[in-house]
Amino acid sequence: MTTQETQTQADITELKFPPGFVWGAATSAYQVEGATAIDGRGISIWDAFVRRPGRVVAGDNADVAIDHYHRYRDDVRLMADLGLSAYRFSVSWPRIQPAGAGAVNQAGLDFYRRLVDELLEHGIEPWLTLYHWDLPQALEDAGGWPERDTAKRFAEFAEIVHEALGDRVRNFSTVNEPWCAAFLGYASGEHAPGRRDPAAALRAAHHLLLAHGLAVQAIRARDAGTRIGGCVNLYAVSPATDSDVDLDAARRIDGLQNRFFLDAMLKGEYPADVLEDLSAVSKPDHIRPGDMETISTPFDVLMINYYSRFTVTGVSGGAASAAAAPTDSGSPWVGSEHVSFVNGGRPVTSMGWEIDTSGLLEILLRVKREYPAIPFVISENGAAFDDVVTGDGAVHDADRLAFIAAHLRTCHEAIAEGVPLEGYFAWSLMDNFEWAWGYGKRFGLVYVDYATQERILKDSARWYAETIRRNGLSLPAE
Ligand code: IFM
Repeated sequence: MTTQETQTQADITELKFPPGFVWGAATSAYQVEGATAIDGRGISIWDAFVRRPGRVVAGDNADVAIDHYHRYRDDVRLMADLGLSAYRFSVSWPRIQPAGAGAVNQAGLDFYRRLVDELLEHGIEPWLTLYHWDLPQALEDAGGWPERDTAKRFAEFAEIVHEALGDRVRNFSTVNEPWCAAFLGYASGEHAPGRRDPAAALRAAHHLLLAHGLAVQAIRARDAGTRIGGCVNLYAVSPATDSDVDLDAARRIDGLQNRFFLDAMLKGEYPADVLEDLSAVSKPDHIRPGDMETISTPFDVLMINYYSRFTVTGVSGGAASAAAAPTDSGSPWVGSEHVSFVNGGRPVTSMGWEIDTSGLLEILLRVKREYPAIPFVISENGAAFDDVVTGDGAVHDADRLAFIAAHLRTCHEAIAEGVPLEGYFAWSLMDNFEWAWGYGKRFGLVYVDYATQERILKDSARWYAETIRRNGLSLPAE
């Protein structure tokens, strides 16, 4: 060893993760699969939504996406090359049940059987998400998530998927980010199905949670050994100032984004102050006796998607304006439309999202402190930046690498503080269809050339592979 190497090693500290820490990456069906019109797949709300003018930037759609449906073998090989211990993917409901109820499309299930087998052959643990926003259009035509029946259909779908794959998939999760599905889908209309009806969004939120609980029960009844996850997207929330209106704005946004879902799933109740905020929008007559017990059926792992912190400010008299909120508000913040989001003075990603690792620590410590004990994983964390392929065919995404390294360092700190964090999934494995933003926002560790479908490992992917190999983070000594 040369002096230079000795010196370099001495200057590096390594933060080791616990043995067995899950190193993963995540995608979702609609964002990566493509192949939307073959092998018997039905239509989802996103297939319909992307065809509505002006809903998706540049009129992009996911008919082809990154063609994971056909390229999954190569993609799994790439995951194995990175050393991933787990791959989080979702199954497409309309691929499996084209009409959202009744007849099962075996060709659709076969795709996931092939994918799962391929993963297992490469030593990669499949983490299967049942719902990542692609509701069968037939169910939306029947009323969608604001209808209670959709939750019952979802539990049947969960049974079908578990029947087909439960022998090989140990980790199931129910609904990805119910906040987005309810409030972006039914209140602001930024996501499919594009409705702007705050009262419908509240019913949707409840039924998405009910769907979660019913699916936990259905899977549990089939097999006590399956590990079941519930997935929420949590944000740290700060008031812009310590004025009463800003403090109240922070309480409201934290209430609807975080506590509404955590309290329901883990404590079996909705927070009283949030119900009060929402009372002007609709009567909660969709909440039936027994629902909260169903929603809070114990599950095994809390899957936390973390991206950013919200800094918020209120407007005096806002509660009154919220009470008078028009049904076509275009805001996802039902009951709190007067709240504004400001920049808290931190750097941002290309989504405009503030980068704040302290928010992740805050969230993890808070959930550990305030809720019944349950293991956690970070089921999504990552960042979009404007990547470019350089002349040498590389993608030097220093910003993303630094983002992930900083968040992993925070995960390490959280574990040292006793947070039961068992794994980390980078969002995303590959660049893909970023919903209403189309292909313009790249979150991948792996760059995808959308014209040729070529996959190129970004610097962050190479670095992540090395981190996985060492089961630890190398940091320059301070
Ligand atoms: O791409 C999405 C994903 O589908 C859900 N969580 C947030 C990601 C980035 O916006």
